[in-house]
Amino acid sequence: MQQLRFKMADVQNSNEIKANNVLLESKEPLLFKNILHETKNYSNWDILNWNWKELGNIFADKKLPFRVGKKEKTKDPQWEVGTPIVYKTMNEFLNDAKKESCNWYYFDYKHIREWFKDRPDIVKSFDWKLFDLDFDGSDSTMWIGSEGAHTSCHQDTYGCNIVAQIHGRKLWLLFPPDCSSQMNPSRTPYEESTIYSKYNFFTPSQKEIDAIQTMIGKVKMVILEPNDVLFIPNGWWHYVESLDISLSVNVWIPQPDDCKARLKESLVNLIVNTIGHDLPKAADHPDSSLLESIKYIKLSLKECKNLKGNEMLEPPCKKKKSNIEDDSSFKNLENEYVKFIKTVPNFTNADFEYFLTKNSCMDGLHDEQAEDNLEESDLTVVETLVDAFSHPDIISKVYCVIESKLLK
Ligand SMILES: O=C(O)CCC(=O)C(=O)O
Ligand SMILES: [Fe+2]
Repeated sequence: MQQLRFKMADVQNSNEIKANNVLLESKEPLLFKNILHETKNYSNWDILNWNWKELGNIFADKKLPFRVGKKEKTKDPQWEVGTPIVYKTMNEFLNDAKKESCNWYYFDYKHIREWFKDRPDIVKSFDWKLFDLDFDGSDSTMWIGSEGAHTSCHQDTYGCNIVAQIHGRKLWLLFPPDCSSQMNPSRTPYEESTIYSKYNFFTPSQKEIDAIQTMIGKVKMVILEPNDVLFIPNGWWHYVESLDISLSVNVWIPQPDDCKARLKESLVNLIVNTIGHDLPKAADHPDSSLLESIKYIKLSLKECKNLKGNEMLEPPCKKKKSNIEDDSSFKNLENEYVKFIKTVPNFTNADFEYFLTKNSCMDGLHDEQAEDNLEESDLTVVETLVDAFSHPDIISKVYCVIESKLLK
């Protein structure tokens, strides 16, 4: 793992923040307000200098795959696997996105290195040096969406995440890792390293609104504006929605104990491959055999053993020491560098009101119709089985048993 020393030397009168690894140590999301704007000369990201017109020229007549979703009310979340793809040039997208439309479009989760293969200079320009992170565009992904484009609420199992908002605004709802059981977690559709919430945050039903309301004291909400940067620690659930035509860039930062998450993921893979192979899964997940699942488990075990050999693993299943008490250092940072660093505020009643009314005028399925459509198919039973066996609490328990027997 790279040593993170978050330097503000070039930003704040050459006063370096004396806080090694401050970013990666935070258990709270951190907002760096307007930081890209202040540091344009420092970070020199080419993309900061391009307006939409220039982006249209840069992508030229390249046809880009946009997921198409509906702005109307739907019963289920609009999963990635369920949304069709249309191919548009950037200019076609911009024209369509500006029109009044019942669809949203999302060129999402796109590896910058693949879309700028012929422009290594552009790939290099995405440097995260301001945060003393040794990454560039070859490690980063890009997200371009119209108003309403969104990513269903989920938890990424590996690493932590840093995201830069370049154009437009994006709403982030954030739930701490200890909310997992209340999020109605699911592994269908199956995607390695993504645990989805079954709640539809885009157009929630009254039942879903009630469920979200029970977590209100723990939820955080932030609307990222151009030049803002958000740090999301490992395990935080997030729902993300474009409020305008927007562009953001992010990088996932690996963590030393990702091997634990990988072992847990290999257990989920075993469950999906044995009882859930008929369930929907992401396009890049071919069916694999039981033998392959066991091979994956063995590999992850080996990785955990190596890490333990390096004495980086904590004692078996001992809860990670919460550094809430260390939060004073973040509070200090927040106070000292008030211009940039903010902990993300808790969701207020006014935010909740805004969140609930934002998309409530959308037509489509009504709650009662949604209820009527619920019938118990064989697939529903299998899905429930997979979700039960792969529930984060169950997987953690199985992980602990395995750890005590095989990782001593
Ligand atoms: O921006 C989005 O739509 C989702 C981003 C996300 O899930 C992530 O960066 O982990
Ligand atoms: Fe994510």
